[in-house]
Amino acid sequence: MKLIGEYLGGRLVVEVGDITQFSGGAIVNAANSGLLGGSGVDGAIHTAGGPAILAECRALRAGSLKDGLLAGQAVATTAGRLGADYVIHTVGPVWAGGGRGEPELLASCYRESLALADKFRLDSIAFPAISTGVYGYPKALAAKVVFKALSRYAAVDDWPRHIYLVFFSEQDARIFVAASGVLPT
Ligand code: AR6
Repeated sequence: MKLIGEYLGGRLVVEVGDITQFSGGAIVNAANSGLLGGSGVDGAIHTAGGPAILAECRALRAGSLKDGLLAGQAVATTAGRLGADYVIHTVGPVWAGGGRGEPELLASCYRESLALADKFRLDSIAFPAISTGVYGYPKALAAKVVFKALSRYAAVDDWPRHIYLVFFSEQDARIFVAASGVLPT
């Protein structure tokens, strides 16, 4: 992982790298409603974490999540072979121009994932840039929504202690820093 910067008094860390290499409390997966895998970061997490993650997702689909997970929601499973205690799966909104509740749904993904990490008293959580790949959310617009949601959360909740944003490319990390309005601490 390459460090880009630390923000919000050191609580928010922006890095570049492959999120499957993260060690800590939880890795967030940009999943789809079906929870049974996909491309992008979803595929990378299932490949690196092994079949135990998919097995737990299937069990969820057979039980409490028969209709799948809605956009904006989050659910935790084992992290299999990954160096995290949990994978938190969340479903980002598909970008449809911004007038279909996309910002609120994207913010909800981050809030719900953080709330699970809080519930498990995890020290750290790592997020990919949810919805900004296959789901087409413009990266600069996502940056503003995400930073606002994280700042608000961090102001009222002390767990998880460390929130990592892991971008797949340095260019994406720079877009986040420039567009979000985040200031170095
Ligand atoms: N580590 C960190 N970031 C990554 C990695 C990685 N290993 N791989 C990709 N990214 P996407 P979405 C970045 O498409 O837009 C799947 O099929 C990538 O550069 O993974 O929420 C799911 O099953 C991008 O910035 O997620 C869903 O069907 C970001 O992760 C759908 O895609 C998110 O890109 C979800 O689409």
